[in-house]
Amino acid sequence: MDRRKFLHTAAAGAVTTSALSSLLSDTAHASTVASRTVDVSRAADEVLAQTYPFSLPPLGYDNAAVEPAVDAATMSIHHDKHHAAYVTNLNKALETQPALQKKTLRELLTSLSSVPDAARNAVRNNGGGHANHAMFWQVLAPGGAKEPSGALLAAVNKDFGSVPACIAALKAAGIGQFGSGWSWLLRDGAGKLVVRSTPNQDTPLSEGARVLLGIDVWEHAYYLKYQNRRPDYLDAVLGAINWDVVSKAYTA
Ligand code: MN3
Repeated sequence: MDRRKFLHTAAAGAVTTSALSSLLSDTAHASTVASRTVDVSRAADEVLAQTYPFSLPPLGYDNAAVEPAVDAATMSIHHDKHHAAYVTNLNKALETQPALQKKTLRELLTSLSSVPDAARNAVRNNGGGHANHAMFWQVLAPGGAKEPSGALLAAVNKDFGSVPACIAALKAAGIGQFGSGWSWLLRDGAGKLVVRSTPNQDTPLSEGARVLLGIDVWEHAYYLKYQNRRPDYLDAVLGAINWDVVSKAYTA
């Protein structure tokens, strides 16, 4: 199957994860793509529980499932190439660090200061990249409510005043992040909902916050479809969020 045919077939939802792995076998990451299915609403926690050697879980849904907000080509490249590269490079960084190999990704990211200098930046960037992308795929899972409900809605109203105000804060944080980074909805140590951005692949986990929702604002997340129009991308993605999945993270 050539790449064009593959992308067409993938868009039709007829490609299995193992077919994906074999098609992409020209790249080093193929062996890190697991063939099992995942409960996408738990993808981020599952990745945080991984230890060396880390692996890339399947996306858990079709590359075209979040269209038109995220086009299938961007989804495919973003998950199968960019996310895969973070996993490959995290494994490389830990190859010569037997003590770190026993730690979960959550342990590594919440105690970066205890990671030896030789590996710290690589763990921060690639471990952060692995965790952050797992969260992004999780909140983009197709279906679910398109607005917060229940306990999360009450918390949003209490801490932001309204749902539109919370959405506006997430958009503003994404636009305001200079260069590459992330816009986050977090539950802080006191239980309060907060929105903020981080640069690069820095994760708020490293500061003790619970991550409920993360939006990738690196150009690789949107450039094919939106070029320089990051605000349009943010509008589209914020409209595609699965708030049932976010609620589950909030009440967990
Ligand atoms: Mn990305």
